[in-house]
Amino acid sequence: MSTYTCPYCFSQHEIYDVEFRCVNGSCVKEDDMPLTTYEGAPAPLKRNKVFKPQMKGFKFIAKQFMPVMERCPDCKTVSSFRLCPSCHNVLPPHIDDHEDLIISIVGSRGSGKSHYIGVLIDELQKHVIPDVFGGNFMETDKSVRDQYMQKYYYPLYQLCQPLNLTNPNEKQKPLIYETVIGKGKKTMNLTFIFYDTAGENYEDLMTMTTVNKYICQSTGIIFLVDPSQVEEIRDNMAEETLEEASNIPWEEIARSTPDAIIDRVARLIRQYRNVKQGRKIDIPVAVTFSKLDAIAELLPPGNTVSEPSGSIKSGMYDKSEARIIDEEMRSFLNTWGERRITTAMNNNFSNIAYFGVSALGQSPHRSEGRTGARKIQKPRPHRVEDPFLWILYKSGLVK
Ligand SMILES: Nc1nc2c(ncn2[C@@H]2O[C@H](COP(=O)(O)OP(=O)(O)O)[C@@H](O)[C@H]2O)c(=O)[nH]1
Ligand SMILES: [Mg+2]
Ligand SMILES: [Zn+2]
Ligand SMILES: [Zn+2]
Repeated sequence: MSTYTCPYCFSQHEIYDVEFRCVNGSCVKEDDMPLTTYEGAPAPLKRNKVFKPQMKGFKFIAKQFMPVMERCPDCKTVSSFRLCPSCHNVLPPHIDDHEDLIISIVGSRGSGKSHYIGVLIDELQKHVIPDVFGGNFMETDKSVRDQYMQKYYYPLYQLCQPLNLTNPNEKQKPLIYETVIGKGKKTMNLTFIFYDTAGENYEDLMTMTTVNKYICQSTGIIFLVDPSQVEEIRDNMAEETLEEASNIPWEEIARSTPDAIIDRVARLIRQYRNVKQGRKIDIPVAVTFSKLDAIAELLPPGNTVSEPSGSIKSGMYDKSEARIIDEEMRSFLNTWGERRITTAMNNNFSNIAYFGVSALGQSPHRSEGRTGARKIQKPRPHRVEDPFLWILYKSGLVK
């Protein structure tokens, strides 16, 4: 019998085990305790009534499908809002028939995760999915759209302000999108789930186990590394650039270096998936240097990673370009004498590629001297889609 995993609370359920929420605004409201617990709300949240579907007909047949709709026992309105029975969040509409692709964005505090996600989603929606795949990229429901607009789009693209560091205690809901790519009989429906977490959650294995279960189920991991958090690169960066690119004190960086986080993430996945030491984890990991703009001067002239993406230009995924960039980045690291990241990666993972991206294409600057608010110009993203496309390619979803 098939099962599904709730992308919000990670509980696993049999495929038929869902609940529905009444959609009639004037129907009874009730205290929704599962949702209250999930949100960590101080007082019970009042929401429309939740009910279980009636299992009509032969039980063993009914148990093989997820019910599509159900009538509210009170007001008789038909609802197709399917909820997870454990946390009462709305399940992605195609959870029972699309393939779920979890893309985990991992990295220390300040590595650029939130900016990256904010910009990547806009790029996927406006350029990458339409131009490379001729498809569209849609939020699964309005709450995802509201969350994206409020937390990412509005500050970055309209107020032109860098985002605040993510609060480790705030519930980070996943951003879930659906896409249909291809034509005629060859269409493919995919559900993408992105999680943005606070970097503090990677500091010890305990919080990681509870907060970051999703990493273990990922289709691919984008491991973001802020170049200014890598000692060998940092030593070559100008004081001024360093100050603009990173707002994390060096002592904190030194406590949680990229290689230490790679080790912790690998240990977590080994435990969960029962992969013995000595064997490698096969989840594709894109080791992605963020804030490439801040190290533009350190890169030798004529490199491909500094050029605009070939995939978007040609409307097709260019796997040879990914290979060139992988070699370039490995050779930069080698020239700078960086060994710890590459060693930690090689010891743990079998499917690795290196990338360089910039979400903002610029460093935030202070409006008045050193004390003013940090401002940006509208993001000028550079190659943010590369790691994403590579993960799709590695999963056999892109030819
Ligand atoms: N120069 C530059 N700085 C960036 C870029 N993206 C993020 N930053 C800086 O890095 C800081 C931390 O980014 P954030 O996304 O909050 O990191 P998170 O803790 O991993 O979510 C931000 O305040 C920005 O100042 C970029 O593309 N270029
Ligand atoms: Mg963040
Ligand atoms: Zn749930
Ligand atoms: Zn009702």
